[in-house]
Amino acid sequence: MKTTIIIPTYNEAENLPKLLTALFTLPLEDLNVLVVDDNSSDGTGRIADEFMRTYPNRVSVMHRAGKLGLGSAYIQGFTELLKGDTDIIGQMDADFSHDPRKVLELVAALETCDVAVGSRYVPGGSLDKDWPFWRKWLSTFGNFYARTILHLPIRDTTGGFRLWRRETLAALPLERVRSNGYVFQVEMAYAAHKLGFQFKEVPIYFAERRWGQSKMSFRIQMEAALRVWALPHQYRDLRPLAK
Ligand SMILES: Nc1nc2c(ncn2[C@@H]2O[C@H](COP(=O)(O)OP(=O)(O)OP(=O)(O)O)[C@@H](O)[C@H]2O)c(=O)[nH]1
Ligand SMILES: [Mg+2]
Repeated sequence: MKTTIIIPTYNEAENLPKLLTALFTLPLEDLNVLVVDDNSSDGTGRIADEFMRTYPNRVSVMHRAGKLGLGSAYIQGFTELLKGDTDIIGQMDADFSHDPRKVLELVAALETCDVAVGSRYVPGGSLDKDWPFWRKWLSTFGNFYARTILHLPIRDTTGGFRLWRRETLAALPLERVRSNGYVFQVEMAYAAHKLGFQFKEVPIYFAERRWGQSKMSFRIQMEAALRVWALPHQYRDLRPLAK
């Protein structure tokens, strides 16, 4: 099985080398990464290129002109990987909020589902204990909001630590995905759910970023609150695929 994890980066120069090193020491056969960098001003793109020279078969890099958003970074990454031969396509933040070792459990979970989701809101999962109250509340409420309005079968709808079977992603209408901030994760889950794909949640501890600047903004939160209401109409034609 070939696994490729997409890591979108915007100013993650301190995190990226540590993360790639951690991923490549995992006892997992044929693990690869695709870094999608949005012309980070701190040199993240150059660091990714250096890793690509060191590990030419395992690291690839996509350079984009500027900060075009998380959602579009993943869509471009998915589209590129679907042209290749990878069996499992992953998504993961660069800032160590997602523990690289959990990739092993997600790969194992994917044996019995179509999408394996790292989840903060199932028993055993948790949020950074040092997160300010408002941020915990916002995340908990945001998840409840999206899950309830859209009748999603997962507890963690906004998390960005997921592994997809290649066939699952190939069946999704990626060209129709419009969300760009973290509501992108909700949109992907919703489209997959409407097509009848099965999810499995693996409990994770979500750690606050240790290095670098937070990119969470009011604009991204507003996009999320409004987009959720648009999704049922946008995907009204999707039906479970016959298996
Ligand atoms: N390519 C690309 N990557 C992005 C963009 N925005 C965020 N990212 C990356 O997406 C991942 C998640 O973004 P974060 O900034 O960690 O979002 P967050 O976890 O909600 O908030 P903080 O950790 O507080 O910043 C990180 O690896 C970021 O570097 C973007 O516009 N383009
Ligand atoms: Mg983060």
